[in-house]
Amino acid sequence: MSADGFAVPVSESKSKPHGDNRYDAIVIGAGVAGLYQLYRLRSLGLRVRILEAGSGVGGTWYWNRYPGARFDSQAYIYQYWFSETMYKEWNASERFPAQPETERWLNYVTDRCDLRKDIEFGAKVTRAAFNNSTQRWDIDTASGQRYDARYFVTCCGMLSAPLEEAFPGQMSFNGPIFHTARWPRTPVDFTGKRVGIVGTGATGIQVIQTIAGQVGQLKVFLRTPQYIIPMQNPKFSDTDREAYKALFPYLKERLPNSFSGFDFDFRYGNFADLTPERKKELLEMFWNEGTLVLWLASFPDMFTSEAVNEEISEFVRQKMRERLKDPELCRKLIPTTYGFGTHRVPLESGYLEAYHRPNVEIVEVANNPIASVVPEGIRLADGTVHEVDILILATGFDAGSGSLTRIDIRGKDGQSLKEQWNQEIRTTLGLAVHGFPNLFTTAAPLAPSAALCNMTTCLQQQVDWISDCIDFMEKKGHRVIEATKAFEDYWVDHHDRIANATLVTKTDSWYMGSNVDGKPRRLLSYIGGVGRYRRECNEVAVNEYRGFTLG
Ligand code: NA7
Repeated sequence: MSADGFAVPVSESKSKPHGDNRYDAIVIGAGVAGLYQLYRLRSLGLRVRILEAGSGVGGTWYWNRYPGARFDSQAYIYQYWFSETMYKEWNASERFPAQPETERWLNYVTDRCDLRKDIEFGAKVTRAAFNNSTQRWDIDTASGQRYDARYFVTCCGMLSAPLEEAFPGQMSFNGPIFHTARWPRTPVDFTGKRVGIVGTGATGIQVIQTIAGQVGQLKVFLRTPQYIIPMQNPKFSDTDREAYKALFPYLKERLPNSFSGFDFDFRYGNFADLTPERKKELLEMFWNEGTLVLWLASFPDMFTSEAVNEEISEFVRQKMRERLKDPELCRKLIPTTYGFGTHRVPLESGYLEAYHRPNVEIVEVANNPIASVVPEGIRLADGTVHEVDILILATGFDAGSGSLTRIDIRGKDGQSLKEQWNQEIRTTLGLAVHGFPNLFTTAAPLAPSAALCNMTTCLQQQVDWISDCIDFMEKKGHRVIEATKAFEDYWVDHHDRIANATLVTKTDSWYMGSNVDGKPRRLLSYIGGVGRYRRECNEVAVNEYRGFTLG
């Protein structure tokens, strides 16, 4: 018998014979959230099916197989907490493993829990409609299959609707165009090639630092430079692994109560209250740690005070100057128009040094934007054409809402989620939407899982909340649950009040939806903290789903 009381953590599958598409619950997506959701709902004795568009499990870690893809959460944090056995069986190779290892880990979890038999691969959901008379969901896939379920749980991921059609004329390009989130399984040979890349977010940075030494020539079409933090990524020895495995009970308890789902928290008070010596000492300490701690858990007033934010931004700029050396590179690559941490701060390894290579060139496109793709390459607004053989789009995602608005989701009386969210993006706790009974959402807007969180921490908390709610309904004989308008109004208002007190809402980025033309502006991620969000969710549950109507 293992430490947590079972040798193999298998929940019972109630798979139905082929062709019978009536389920208790349909889950979209076989990523971090979907796999755990299947496991939990099966444990409740429900008949569950995951519909997954891809041909394998992993979600983000299935789709994002671009060169250099790796996460910015430590391997021993980016974990499941429902099985100590599995936590201890898996051996991370380094602090921040790359995509192939993470994809292997999610396959290991899938097989260890015997989840695969309840996953339909190649099943892209195109439409889902709540049936007023049966009070169940009809769910359609692109291949024409129809499923019927009482509960409809979306585990589509926060960043899974890629902005692939970035420029007019893409179809005319002579070479291949790769969006980073649709990277082919077979390696791309860059040898001797002229490669263009658009995008210098967390993804573009990983690609650039990885392929700069492989390509013939690299043109980086740069619109907005990024603050960075250098990643410290030591390999793990057996002793290191033993040490982190011993932390399982501590981390399981600690992470869901932290500010951002990591094993670090604001511990030094406000920056403004410190002496200059102490400021310097702590900033250096955070910087040298080589994790996201400087951003997500250094000083709370960095998010609210422009003066504090500017001081910390200047600290980071100076660090970047020291590495870039060349004044022209400093001008191009060091941000000045927004503050550190007001959008995603990527970890990097040798990103800035890539620009010292003679084969890497920056093409500034802030004032001379990309007009179109032409057969030879990229044409800018002034008519200049930059010839390339391969074009990489690291142009990001329609985050949070895009994965759901790309499905035709219809709630009560046929109301369209897409039409509503085209006007205003609203949810109840990021877990439900008024007017859409028995729809449960993970990684959706207005929850920390929409960005400001170590994703495994937040997604498990959401899956647990959803599973407990469904368990409650089943035990009490309820058939339908729906968030009230009043409670949703409260949540949206609470979310906005916290968000609007921060500097994050003043910076344009995918966090605000401003990277997608016409998307209504609102901070997608709840910024009140993971622990606080969890308490709000628990309050609702212990009060028998206060704020929801049950029928
Ligand atoms: P991001 O962070 O949204 O970055 C997209 C990048 O693409 C960013 O540098 C954009 O510049 C750039 N972009 C997008 N459209 C254009 C056009 N038309 N012209 C020039 N440049 C453009 O996406 P990522 O995939 O890097 O990261 C998403 C998340 O994945 C990340 O935050 C992590 O959580 C994991 P802009 O900044 O808009 O000027």
